[in-house]
Amino acid sequence: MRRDTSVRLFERAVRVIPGGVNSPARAFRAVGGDPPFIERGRGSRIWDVDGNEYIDYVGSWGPLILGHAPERLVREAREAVGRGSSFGAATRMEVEFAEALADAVPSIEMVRLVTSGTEAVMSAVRLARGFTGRDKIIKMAGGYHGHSDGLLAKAGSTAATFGLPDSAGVPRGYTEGTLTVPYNDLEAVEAVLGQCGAEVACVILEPIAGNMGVVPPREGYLEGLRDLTQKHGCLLVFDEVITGFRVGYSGAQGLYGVTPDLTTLGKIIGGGFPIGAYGGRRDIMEHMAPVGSINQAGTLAGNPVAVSVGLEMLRALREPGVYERLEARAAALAEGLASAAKAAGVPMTINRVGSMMTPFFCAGPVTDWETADQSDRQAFARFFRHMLDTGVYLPPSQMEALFVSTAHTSDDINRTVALAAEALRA
Ligand code: KE4
Repeated sequence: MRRDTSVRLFERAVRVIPGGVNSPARAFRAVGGDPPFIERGRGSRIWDVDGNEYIDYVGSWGPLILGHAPERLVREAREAVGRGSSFGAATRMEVEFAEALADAVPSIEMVRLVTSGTEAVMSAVRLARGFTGRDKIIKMAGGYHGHSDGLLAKAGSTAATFGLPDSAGVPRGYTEGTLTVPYNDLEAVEAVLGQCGAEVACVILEPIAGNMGVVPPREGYLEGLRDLTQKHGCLLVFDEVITGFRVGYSGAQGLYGVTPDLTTLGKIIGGGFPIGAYGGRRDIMEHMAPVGSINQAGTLAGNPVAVSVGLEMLRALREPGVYERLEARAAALAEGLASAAKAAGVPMTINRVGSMMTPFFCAGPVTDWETADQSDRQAFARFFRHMLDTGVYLPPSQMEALFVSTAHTSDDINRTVALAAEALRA
């Protein structure tokens, strides 16, 4: 594939945007080469500025569960922006959207809208600390919750003592209270809570990990966290920015039947427009200003265009058969990739929940960051580049999730599997 225009744009981009991208995830550092510049998308396809066409499994990192530019969302966005892009004032749509989220998500009695998943998590953690009067939080190794300072942390010398910054520019004091434990390890959480449970405001996790690649919770893990947090008087926070409305209309908490105290959302609920949300028990949420004393604000929070599109997205996802169709397509893709890897003698473990999945280049099983980290990143990079050059756009990192949308056809899946078989034999 020729990408001369992308190359020229990238040369300009790196002079005025760090790394030429507005988010490091787009930089292709993990897979080599420079990113194609995308011009447009429609359905399951995207086209770059050189006219190359790709079957897209990134879907803007999750929001586009209906594919690119679905007519019903485009129409909604056009009509909404024609009524005014933003008012900085209360609107009817925000009430309807809050009611729809409360109806859909078991843990949500009240909800606040913000403009990104990062903001949603940052606000939820501040709320957990303000509500409990406690400062420490527990997160999972390999869990990603956006780029607010306190969440950019890694384990200190021992998990229970203190967190260390996982990014330059984050003062040590901002992450000392962030304790990191392995995902899917109840004993590790029990040990930390046993040592300092009275200081822990919340345990926050992706109920299905998506940022170490896809890693489902072990049997009983989420239930165990629910019991442990209840016992120690700390809150359970599910970061469902990826899984919310992805693995079912009531998210991972509905799928597994475990109700957290707070939930964060993003991505799908905005249909590709900037949005985030955090919600949960009324007695917790009412600590937010102006009712309570915990602050969160935002010029574009609850933006009427994003909310109008979000409402239409939820209407689309309530239609019968949507999740069954996603399941069928995603299962066919996973089975096809697995048999192609087997035929090529390439070690591969595919972790999948619904329409989110990751093909790990290792024998597996992959159950946490440590086992995910053993994947052959070079093998993934070679696979990624072959697929990109033959017209399939995968997430440019072994440690990310790929997404199937309702726009992906069985022909898309069959073509992807055929190209994967070719790539794995290369
Ligand atoms: P945003 O601020 O990117 O809207 O959301 C942050 C966030 C919070 N929680 C979870 C579980 C997330 O996955 C994310 C963001 N996901 C990454 C990729 N997995 C977005 C890609 C990017 O940062 O460019």
